[in-house]
Amino acid sequence: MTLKTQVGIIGSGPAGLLLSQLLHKQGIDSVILEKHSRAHVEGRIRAGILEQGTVDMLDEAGVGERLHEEGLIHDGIGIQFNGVNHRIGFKARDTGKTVTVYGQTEVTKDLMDAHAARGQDPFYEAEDVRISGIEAGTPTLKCLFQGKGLEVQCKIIVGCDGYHGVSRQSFPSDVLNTFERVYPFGWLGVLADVKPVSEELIYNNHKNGFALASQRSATRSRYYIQCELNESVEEWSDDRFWETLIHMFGEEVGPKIETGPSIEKSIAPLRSFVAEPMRYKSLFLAGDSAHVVPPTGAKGLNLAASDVHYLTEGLVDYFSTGSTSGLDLYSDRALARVWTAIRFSWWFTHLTHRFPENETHGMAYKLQIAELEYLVQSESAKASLAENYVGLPF
Ligand code: RFL
Ligand code: PHB
Repeated sequence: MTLKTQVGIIGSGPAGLLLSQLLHKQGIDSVILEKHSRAHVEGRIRAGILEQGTVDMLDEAGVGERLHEEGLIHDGIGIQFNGVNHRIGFKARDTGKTVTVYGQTEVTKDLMDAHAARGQDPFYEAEDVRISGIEAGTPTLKCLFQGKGLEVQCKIIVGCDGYHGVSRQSFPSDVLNTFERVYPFGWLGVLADVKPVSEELIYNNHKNGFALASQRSATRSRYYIQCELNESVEEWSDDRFWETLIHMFGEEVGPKIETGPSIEKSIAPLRSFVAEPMRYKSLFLAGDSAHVVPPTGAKGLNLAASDVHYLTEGLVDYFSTGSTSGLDLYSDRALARVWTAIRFSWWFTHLTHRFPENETHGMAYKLQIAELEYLVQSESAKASLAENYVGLPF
């Protein structure tokens, strides 16, 4: 089967789905090819925190209704160290912005429902997606769908296929510059139907490592603890997880943690990664296909949304007037914002995690605590964290 469309999109994560939906609202046609089933994509437990800019875009895409009903608005976070939790508020700090607790799973579901409602489901379980015709000016996607060949002829291709996707690999190697740091630890995450321990998230620097108390709703909690890269979830029974978490949260918070059976348990490695530029001719990258941040700053999904913001502007301009100026600026505009989030996530990860070099309470650990003390005492340091956490302007 051969299809023609304006924009061919690889991947139905938040970047691909949001881009397609916003383009649809502007009368621009797109087709999404997704490697996995809908259930698989929806089932991945990932991000939980949406910046205001991301919420605004979901509204613009017409999928904000449930988010506003069920999402929890937070205007501060807790930073815990030496066993004491300190609050850092957002609103009071001139940002005037908040964040919304609403799972990536829910964002994905709302966007997939919107696609289904307009009768334009992504092609789920599209196998062996390949990109061709970029050099020749005839951008084409090919794949195997339900056992038959599918060809999609496009004007523009956007790779929203995540860190392990095919799009970035399709750039000529001499065009792409990559920057990468793999951290020497991971996050073990548990989702459970228990009441969150605190109204706000708590980022905890404990002498044994980092721990995070997050949530999805008033009755569903998401907790993380720092783990070794070679550990597996099988080594972490629910009992062992809760015991470790309660210990790490100390006397003040620990005893308040409600425990229960885990619904999901997974280990994620942490990395910082950027590929530059985010465009080669008619092939564009958006979201995790071009950059990855450690989850500490809650920026990954939000960066995917900001890429989509800049790209949608460029594409609307291109398809309505023929002007390529927005598309020509896309990579520089997106990357400028990406690097601010890479820096923030890097800084926040370094401030809160146990690195091999600081586990013995040496100089690096002392410096970490000194910086945390400064952070919770200085109004300008708190304002800087708040400004980055709620999201820098587009
Ligand atoms: P995704 O979500 O990885 O989607 C890519 C899609 O492309 C498909 N795909 C392919 N399809 C066709 N052909 C191929 N060859 C393909 N290869 C891949 C995949 O199946 C998939 O459906 O990328 P996208 O859309 O760029 O979205 C990025 C976000 O998912 C990611 O940045 C966030 O989840 C990161 N993240 C967080 N971000 C936040 O903003 N706030 C948070 O609180 C937050 N917490 C997190 C996180 C990520 C985590 N993990 C597991 C890495 C917490 C964790 C634990
Ligand atoms: C989450 O709830 O999954 C979450 C929240 C904040 C983060 C990372 C993950 O910084």
